[in-house]
Amino acid sequence: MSQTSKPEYKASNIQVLEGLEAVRKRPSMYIGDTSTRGLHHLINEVVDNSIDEALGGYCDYISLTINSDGSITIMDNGRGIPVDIHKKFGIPAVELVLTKLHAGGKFDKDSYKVSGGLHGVGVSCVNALSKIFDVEIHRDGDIHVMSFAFGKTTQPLKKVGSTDKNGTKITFTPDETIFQVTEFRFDIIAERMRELAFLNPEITVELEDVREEEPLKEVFHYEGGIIDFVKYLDEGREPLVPEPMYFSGEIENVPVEVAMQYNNSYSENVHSYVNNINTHEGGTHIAGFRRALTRALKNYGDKNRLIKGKMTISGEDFREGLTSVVSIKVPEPQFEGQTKTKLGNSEVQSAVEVVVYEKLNEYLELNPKIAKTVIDKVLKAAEAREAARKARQLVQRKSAMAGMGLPGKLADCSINDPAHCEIYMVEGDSAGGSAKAGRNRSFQAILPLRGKILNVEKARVGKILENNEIKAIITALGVGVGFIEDFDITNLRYHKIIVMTDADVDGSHIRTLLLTFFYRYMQPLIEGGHVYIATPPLYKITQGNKMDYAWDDDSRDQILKNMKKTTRKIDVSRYKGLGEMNPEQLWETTMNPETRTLQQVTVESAAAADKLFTVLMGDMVEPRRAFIERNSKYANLDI
Ligand code: 0RA
Repeated sequence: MSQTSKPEYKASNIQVLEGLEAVRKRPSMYIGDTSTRGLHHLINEVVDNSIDEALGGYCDYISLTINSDGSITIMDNGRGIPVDIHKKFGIPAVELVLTKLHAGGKFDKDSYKVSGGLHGVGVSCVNALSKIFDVEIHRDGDIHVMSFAFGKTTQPLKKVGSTDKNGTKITFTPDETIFQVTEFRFDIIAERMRELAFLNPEITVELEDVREEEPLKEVFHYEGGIIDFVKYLDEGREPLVPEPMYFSGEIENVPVEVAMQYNNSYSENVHSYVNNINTHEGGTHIAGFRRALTRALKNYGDKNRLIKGKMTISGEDFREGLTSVVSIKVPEPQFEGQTKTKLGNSEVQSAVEVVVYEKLNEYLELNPKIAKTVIDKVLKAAEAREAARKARQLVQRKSAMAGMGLPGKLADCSINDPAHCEIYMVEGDSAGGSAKAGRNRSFQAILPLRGKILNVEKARVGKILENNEIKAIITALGVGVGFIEDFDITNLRYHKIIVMTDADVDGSHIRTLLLTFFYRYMQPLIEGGHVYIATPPLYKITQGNKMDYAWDDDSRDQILKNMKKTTRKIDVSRYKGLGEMNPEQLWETTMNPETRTLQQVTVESAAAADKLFTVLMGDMVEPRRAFIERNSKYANLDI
């Protein structure tokens, strides 16, 4: 064994002496790519060194300025890159750090370093790929400067003055012969800086963009750390618990920090970090976190008789609607996986598990009311999962159900091509009658639904599938129910599913219930753009033999104003329900593809889906837009 360690030592020596030509020859090998992503990676490479200083307790301030000449300046108040002559190589340490590949940022064994973590290239790569690179170091009372071009020294290290500060200031201009894009983007930099500020509450990061006449500036500093991070992530969601839970502890040199918040959505939203690096692919820390969560909540629920009967609860039920940030520090992290963002260190699992299990137990004991709220949520999730299982069985029995034929109430259309077929789900039998009489029977089917359909969010599992209206919907559509894997959209019998309810409170309630059902049990229908909302008019305005419809008060008034110009006898009647419309009127206003207005129910993105649905139920247009905008921006984090 000791014999193999010798050649390894030699090999690493050679590596240290490797020049920067290799980086210029194959930049993508070192920074991933030479697009926008790679360009911004240069900034991260420098900032990571500043963060390392912060982790060591030497730095609490970082500033970035995007300059008008296309360069960027990154400054910190860390120790400053060492300037003394390196014993082994006979050149100033700063020169070694900036001109030799894999000189590995630090010479001391900093325990939780970020730099060299993900791509592991070091700040010398930034130098190699810059046409100008200037460094200014404040250290031990002196100011030192040094300059480079394309990784080669143009100004040897020199002392230019004295200082009572310490820190490093680096200004570089990316080489446009290397990068396809050399324009720095404020939003991309801001996302990473915000994230770093959440993860390191002791630091303040200032970001300024002076390229425009009106400079942009943002300061990132979050006293609350990852608690603030969770609040930020859940801004658009309704929390179940007033404040995020926060747990921290350290086990065998692994500091663990977790902040988490239950909200009323159905998705799990975990953000995990190891030494400030986002571990997209999870790993042992996430495994430990999940185990602790399941064990602590299960124990508490059992002990306090909150979990009754023979209900089976699976791990995912404990995480439904949970937003969490897990941030740990590991002395020698091993990154695995496709994108090297999965933590492999096995010892980390138990470290995280022990900390979270103990602290969560403590929290639950101290907060019984919150504990009950959480357990109730978990039980609801378990019921929904059980419903999906039952739905699977139902799908398996589908042939049997199909044998039963289509629901009696369904007035089917005559053509067979689903792409051209529509189904109207109509509130009430009388409106159903009008719709049947008014429709174009070749391509429009009508399914009248009696009264309110079951609220699938509140109903118990068995009830949902026993419900006659739900059964009718399932059989009429032909697709089965459940989550994606059980759902066969190719069997969909109508490519347009149109929910047609009265334009009143009851109508909107029924519409909400139907959409809740589609969202939870037939989500691909919404994703596929098959679900629509019909918009019947609110008013009928008659004047002699002229008739007009109004969909809201404003247009009613407008119509009245126009009519008054010509004659005096006008009748305005408000439709109390669809049933009041005769078949011709219903066709003309709400069903005729030439004249009707349909609102398509859309799911903009998987990540936004749960929030979108809440917003959709609330009929709010503005928050919806804002939410989607902010979320698509947040997705930029990975660029
Ligand atoms: C090598 C060794 C030490 C610090 C740094 C490099 C360093 C690099 C950068 C890049 C930007 N800011 C930075 N700050 C520090 C350790 C210094 C010591 O032991 O005193």
